[in-house]
Amino acid sequence: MVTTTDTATTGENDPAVDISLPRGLLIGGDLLTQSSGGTHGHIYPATGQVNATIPLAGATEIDQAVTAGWEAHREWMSFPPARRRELLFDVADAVRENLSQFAQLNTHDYAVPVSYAATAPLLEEFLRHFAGYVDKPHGASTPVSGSFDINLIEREPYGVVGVIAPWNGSLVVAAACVAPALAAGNAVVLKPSELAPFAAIRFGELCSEVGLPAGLVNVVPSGPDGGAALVRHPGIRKIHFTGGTATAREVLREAATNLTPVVAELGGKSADIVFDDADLDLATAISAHQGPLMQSGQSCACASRILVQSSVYDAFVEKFVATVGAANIGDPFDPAVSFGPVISESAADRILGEIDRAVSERAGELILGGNRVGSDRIGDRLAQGYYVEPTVFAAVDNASRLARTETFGPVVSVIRFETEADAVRIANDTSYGLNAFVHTTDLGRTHRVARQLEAGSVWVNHFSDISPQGPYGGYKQSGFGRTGGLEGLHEFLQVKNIRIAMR
Ligand code: TXE
Repeated sequence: MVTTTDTATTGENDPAVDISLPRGLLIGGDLLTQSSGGTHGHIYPATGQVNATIPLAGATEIDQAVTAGWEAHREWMSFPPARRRELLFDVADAVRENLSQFAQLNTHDYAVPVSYAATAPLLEEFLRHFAGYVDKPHGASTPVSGSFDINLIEREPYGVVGVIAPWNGSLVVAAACVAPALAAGNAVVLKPSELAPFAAIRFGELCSEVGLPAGLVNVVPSGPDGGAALVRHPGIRKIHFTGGTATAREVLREAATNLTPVVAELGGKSADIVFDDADLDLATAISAHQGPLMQSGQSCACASRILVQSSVYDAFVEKFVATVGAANIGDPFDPAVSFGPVISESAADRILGEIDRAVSERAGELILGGNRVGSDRIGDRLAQGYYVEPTVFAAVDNASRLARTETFGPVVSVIRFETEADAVRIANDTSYGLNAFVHTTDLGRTHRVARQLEAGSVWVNHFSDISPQGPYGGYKQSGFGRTGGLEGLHEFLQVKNIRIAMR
């Protein structure tokens, strides 16, 4: 296996220059540094500087990866279940031995503060969880009326599946999708975004180093063209797509080529409901983290609409603004920093444009932030970085564009409500349905509200802490299908009924 890595050049005296950044296309166990898809100058969002030039997969490399996948799938399925299970545990062990490196690669990928970049433990957890399924029953048998026939219901792998990841969580997608896909018996072609290739490539390298069949996990960084080639490839039997709703429409059109089934994990505009009986300190801490601060609001699970009951509205807003305003903004490699830049110049421009539009449309009252972060706050070295202040609008109208479109940045809307029924109505008045957050100490209210919310995941007095035990996915335009749980495993298995006549 050829591994091509160079020392990062993330800017003068950057504390992270001592780490090598994996780049290339991992296909059939080899890391290719030449490709037909061109190259991409990967920019480190905190400095606006190119930290690596990466080759991108084109249709040629996608085809090579799918071919390698089918060979590897046949080899993988020839292994006894116990060996497949043990190899997945070995991958989990290797991930655990590289947690710090993965955190740093996440930060190199999309400048998430290194103190928040620990998604590799989740990857390890999902690998161990789904490895446990490998040698457990995947099927059943049932009687058929009027005969002694043997009627088997089997669940079989698809063969080779395509997994498309967004830039803001390639290891989370590897956890939620690659782990169950492998446990189900499939080979995987993982396409990370060109904006965040490094951690995904490293994961693919680990899979090879541990001894998984070459080509069982292929990692092919590319942009929309490579993604489209993957979706359209006739050798890909299922697609798991994680990304924006608009892109999902493109993916579904591409998948129509071969009627390839798709799971879509999309965006959200999640309501975060603070009732008058909530623990306000806890509600403030969770809402600040889950809203504008975590990944600078660049999360599908962002609590971007914060609904607060009238009687505690002023007290909550005061606490919330103080907490968000105190965020430590700076160098993502500084462990004390909790808030970093957004992903790109274009994202910063888009977000600031949405802020300006919300102000001009009087969507609400801008009470915190609203600007790019100046060098007076982050220093000259980061002055070219894509930093947008954590931004809070109060008294927002839920009918406004600000409250109805996914901003995907550090911008949240605080919305006042009177009754429990009002809260449920406002929370559900959105085209999305990914997450909802409820802050209350009333058990009856917890159950009443949770069951009325149109969202795939409802978190009560908790932030969005996904786990392999809990199926995660959207209602409405937040997508369909699930990751995690038995539902997440079954997304990578297809059902066959075998009936054997007994004469
Ligand atoms: O998504 P994009 P991004 C969502 C989040 C936001 C978006 C941001 O809500 O809307 O993702 O991530 C590839 N055919 N989630 O900007 O642009 C592209 O190269 C095939 C939800 O990355 O949609 C990238 O690899 N592929 C999620 C991937 O699609 C195409 C959690 C996503 O790109 C393509 C995290 C095409 N035509 C973010 N065009 C959740 N629900 O869990 C682009 N791509």
